[in-house]
Parts: sequence; structure tokens; C-alpha cells
Amino acid sequence: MKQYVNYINGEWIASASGKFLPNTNPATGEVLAEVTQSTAEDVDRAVQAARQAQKAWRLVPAPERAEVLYKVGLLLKERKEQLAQILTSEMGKVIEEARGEVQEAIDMAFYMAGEGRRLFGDTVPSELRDKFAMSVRVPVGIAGLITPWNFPIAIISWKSLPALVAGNAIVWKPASETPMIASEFTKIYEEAGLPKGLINLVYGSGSVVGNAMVDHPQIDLISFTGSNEVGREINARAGGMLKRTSLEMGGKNAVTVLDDADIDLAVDGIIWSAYGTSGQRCTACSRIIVHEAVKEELESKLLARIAHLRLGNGLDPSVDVGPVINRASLEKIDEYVKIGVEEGAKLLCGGEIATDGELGKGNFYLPTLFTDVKPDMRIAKEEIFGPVASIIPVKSIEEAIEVNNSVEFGLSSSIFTQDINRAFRAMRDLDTGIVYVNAGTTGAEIHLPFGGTKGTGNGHRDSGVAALDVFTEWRSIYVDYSGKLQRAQIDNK
Ligand code: UN1
Repeated sequence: MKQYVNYINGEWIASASGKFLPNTNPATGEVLAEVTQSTAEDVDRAVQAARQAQKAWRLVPAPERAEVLYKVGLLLKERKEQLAQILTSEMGKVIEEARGEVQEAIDMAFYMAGEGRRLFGDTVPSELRDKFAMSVRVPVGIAGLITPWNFPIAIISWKSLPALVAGNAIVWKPASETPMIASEFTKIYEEAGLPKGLINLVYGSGSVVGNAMVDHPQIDLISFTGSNEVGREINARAGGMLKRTSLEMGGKNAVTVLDDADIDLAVDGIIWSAYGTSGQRCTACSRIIVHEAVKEELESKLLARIAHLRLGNGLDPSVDVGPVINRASLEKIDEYVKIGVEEGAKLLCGGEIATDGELGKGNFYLPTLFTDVKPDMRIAKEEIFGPVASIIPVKSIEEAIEVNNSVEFGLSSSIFTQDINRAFRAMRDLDTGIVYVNAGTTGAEIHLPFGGTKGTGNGHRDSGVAALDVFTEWRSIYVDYSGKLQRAQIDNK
């Protein structure tokens, strides 16, 4: 059985704990590998390595740091297919989506490599004579990255690439469910010539490794993507230490379909964003807010499409919907469906664990659609993270926006309309970090900020130039070449 071990200070090494846990394929139940389970001591070793390495790295000119990122991009591109296969086998998403996800990491690598020659600050005129004023970005130091299994290569690329180009070192805890792709990504950094100690991969649980990272006084910031519950705990623990945290948590994203919408296009957008990745995207559409005038048409067209979705192993290119990540997740989804039925929502299709033939070996849930859902039902408010969507009928755009904004999350929203005035109102009033017009709720591109409002985050963003704000401090610099003491706000007034 292949064993996956940590990468600390440029060495591949198992934890002294001696403990290993199996990694399974969610489509087949097959055990793929065993993974070392680390301790707080491993985290400390990783931090010491990172600290040492960062001392030199911060002095390497950013364009030179970026050379490594370009190589990372090239290696990712070269290995796109191999990485996608690994990703699908341990995470379950269908192969076409896995390729798309690797592409997201490739795009991010080249984009952030370009930042090596930008990392823009401001130069501004000083209010005093013979004085120069500017701001520059400086690295924060050691970045602790805690990443989820649903986008196991894209999300680490959003975090690690800006961290490194800005001159930081990294301690990374990937999700326990996706150790193989984490190892491959780390190997790519190694092969691209990243000096040892700058990325340290530490496998293990959130309660041991994650907490040790959050509590470690020499980790300067934590960038986390995952559940709301864990994000809150990280924030509370880190807050006491005044440690910077960048948190990207859940969503309860809605597609709004107005009465003037192109319904066939809306159906395409909903099917892709509600059932793609088996609904396991933070950006997945789990609410469909529809104008009552087009509700029936939308329902029947959605049902016709759902009936043709093929469940199965994501490595089979004819499959549309893969498994969900594990048994616990499958049970949670099923629990929510039962809650929905009890709350009085009308189940239109699905609503069951799929057990037919080969599907019984994996964690498959039938694509599920509820209708006549009320905005205050639990299935309309809480994140389910599975292939379950709820239709909520409304009477107007005003009501649609109100329903969209009524949840505690604020990641993504979408509106289908052909009326430019309504589209612009929605762009102004939908209170999410990402808004789509005439497209589903998924499909963010890497050069814009990714993140959300309210319970989705804490004001920071992944990806885009905004990611640099997480991984840098601003330093404002004043150079006085007048040869005398000049007092700002006083001597020039
Ligand atoms: C996530 O679900 O956490 O916009 C990331 C999208 C993808 C990224 C999703 N590009 O759906």
C-alpha cells in the first residue's frame, strides 16, 4: 500500500506518531493509500523550517521568486491529465471538472507569477518639499494554510502562490480526504526549484494539526477555507493572539429566474451549478428563486434534465454526477432531505441514497429537487453540500432579492433576466461577494477576488490581486531629502 508522508524542510518524512489512516475512493470504496497522521511536534518542526527559509526568501527579488511560479505553471500544465485523474479518484468529481480545476491552478500560477513584476504599491506626492512618499507590500512571514477537499488543487493554488510570490513561507494542512493531490502539488513546487522549507506539507486532523497551527505563536496568519463552524473556531482561537485570519466558509447560493428570463438558459445554469461537483461547491446553487409566472415551466424543464443525469464513477467520461465525499456527508444530505419533507416542502425528484449495482459501493445521492419551499425552512437556510436544490416561488424582483439576501451566507448569487434595468438592480442589491447575470452561481475566474459577505467570510478574499492583501503588510515609507526637520501638518500650513 502506498504511504503518503509529510514534506518538511525539503524532506519526505512520516510523523513520529507512527499512525496512518486510509484514503478511500468515494466512488468505489477502494482504499487508495495510507496517510501519516501528524502531531503538534511535526507542526513545530515545519514552522522552524519555514522561519529559517523565509529569512532568505524575503530578500530574493520578487521577479526571481516568480520564476519558480512560472515553472510550477508549466509543470501543472504538463501533468494536467495525470493530476485530474488523481483528483477524481480520491475526491470523486467527474473528470472534466477535475481537468477544469487543474486548469484553475495553472491559470493562478501564471497570473501570480506576473505579480512578481507588479506587487504594486502607491507613490504619492508628499505634502512637504524635498520629501518622497510611497507604500510597498512586505511579506507577513509564515502563512498557515488549511484547505478543503472539494477543490483540493485550486484552493491551495489561490493561497500558496500569492503567499510565495509575496515572500512568505508556508505550513500547509490539506484536507484529510485529499492527500494524494496535495502530495503531487507539493512535488511540483519541489521540482520547480522552490528552496527547501518554503512549503511544508503536514498531514493530519484539524483537531491536532489544524489547532496546533492556529495556536503556534510563530505562524503569523491563517488562511482557511472550509465549514462555518470550523472557521468560527479558528477565528476565536486566533483572535485572542491577534493573529490575522482569512476565512472563506459556506454558502447558500441562489439562482433567481425572473419572468422575462431565457428559461432554457436558466435550466442549463441551474443544472450545472446545483448538480455539478454533486453540489459540493461553496458556490453551488442550492436555492432557485423563481417568479411564479414561470415556475411550472422551469420545474418541468428541470425535471426532464435531471432525469437524464448519469450517476457514477467520475473517471467514466459519460458520467455527469459523481459521488459525495464520504458516508458522513451522504447521511447528512439524507437527513436534510427528511427535514425538508417534514417541513412541508414538496419533493419533486431524488431524495434517496443511490444503491443500484456499483453505485452501492460508493457514496452516491440521487440529484434532488424540492419545490414550494419557504425561505424560512431549514433546507432554504442551511448549507447541505450535496446535490439538493430548493425552488422558492416569488412574485417580484423585489421579493426575489429579499429572499436571496435573507440567509446568513453571502458567497454567490445569480439572476436570469433579459431586462438590463433589472440586471443592474440585481448587481447593486444582491449582497454576495460574487454576482452572475445570466449564468449559474459557479465558475469564478482566478483574476477576480473570490469570497463572500456575512457568514461566508471575514472580509478577506482569495485569488485575484485581493489575495495579496492577505499575504502582505503595507509599509508606508517617507524619505526626506531636505536636510532639515520638516513637520507634516504643521510646517507647511
Ligand atoms: C469552492 O467551491 O470553494 O467558482 C470553490 C467556482 C470554482 C471555485 C469554487 N471556480 O465554482
